[in-house]
Amino acid sequence: MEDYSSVDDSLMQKEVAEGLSKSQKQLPSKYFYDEKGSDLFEQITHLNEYYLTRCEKEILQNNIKEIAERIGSDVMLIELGSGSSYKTRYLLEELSDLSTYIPVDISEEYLLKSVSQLRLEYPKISIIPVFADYTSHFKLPITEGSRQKQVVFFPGSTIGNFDPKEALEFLENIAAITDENSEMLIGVDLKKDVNVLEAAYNDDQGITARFNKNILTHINRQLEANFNTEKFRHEAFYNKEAGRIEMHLVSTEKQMVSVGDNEIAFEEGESIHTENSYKYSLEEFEELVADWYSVEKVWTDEKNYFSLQYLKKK
Ligand code: AVJ
Repeated sequence: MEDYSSVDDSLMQKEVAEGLSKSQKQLPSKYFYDEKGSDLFEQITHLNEYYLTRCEKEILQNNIKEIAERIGSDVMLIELGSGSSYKTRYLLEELSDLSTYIPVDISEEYLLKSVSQLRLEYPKISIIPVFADYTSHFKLPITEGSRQKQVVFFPGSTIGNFDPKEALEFLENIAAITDENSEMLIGVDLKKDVNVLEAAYNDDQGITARFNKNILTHINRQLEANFNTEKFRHEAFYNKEAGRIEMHLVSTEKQMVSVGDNEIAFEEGESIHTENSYKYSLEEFEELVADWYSVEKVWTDEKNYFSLQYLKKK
């Protein structure tokens, strides 16, 4: 995952102050991912309860020939977010004729490190890192093979972190910066039994709780704040009306916290909303993307927990 430790402090300052001044306090979930947070997320992906990564891996493995066929050869693969994971390698391994691979990430340091490693492993692929926030209007490099078909790879159900309005803006943006006939391979977590959903965000070992609280530690370090993580408890539940898992940090007592020059008051039981993770039915997702993309193919795992979807720009 991304390492946001090199993130712009003034932007973080602004976003954190804004979020904590709302009546329902909130923090942008991108701030989970400092070095420690990226490590904790990696641990989450190995948890029994966290089915998402395992299911996506299963889908990729079971359908890799068909997926590689759809992607085709002489393509430009654009990956949004982490570009060094197991999934990336698995795909690069199968796409024997891949011409260009463009990992897009917000952390320059992380990106350069993974790119130099990938270049050693895949000398035939032209690898061009793009240092950008993919939720903003970033530019894709113009390459020699500008007629190559562009395929965007967006795994992990990261799209679930966006609320529907943000998801639409994201899709519109990606559609706008890619070519006419571009395609997308995207991981989307599906609606299912509430107990399965809630267990995935309330693991027995408390790793998700540590991941959630780490956002406060990150803010303490980066913005000279004094959150005491022991005075907040992890909470994660499925909000059925909104169709999303919500993560919160609940203040266990009435307290004051300073964040830079701001003093923030917490009531006992008051929460900071730290993350949304939206879950879709296949119909809902098709409808969500419909202005920009058509769904060409959907692959799911054995249990129908997770989907990998192949979209084509309209
Ligand atoms: C990486 C955003 C897909 O929402 O499931 C894992 C992050 N949060 N456990 C998710 C996460 C709590 C994850 N995403």
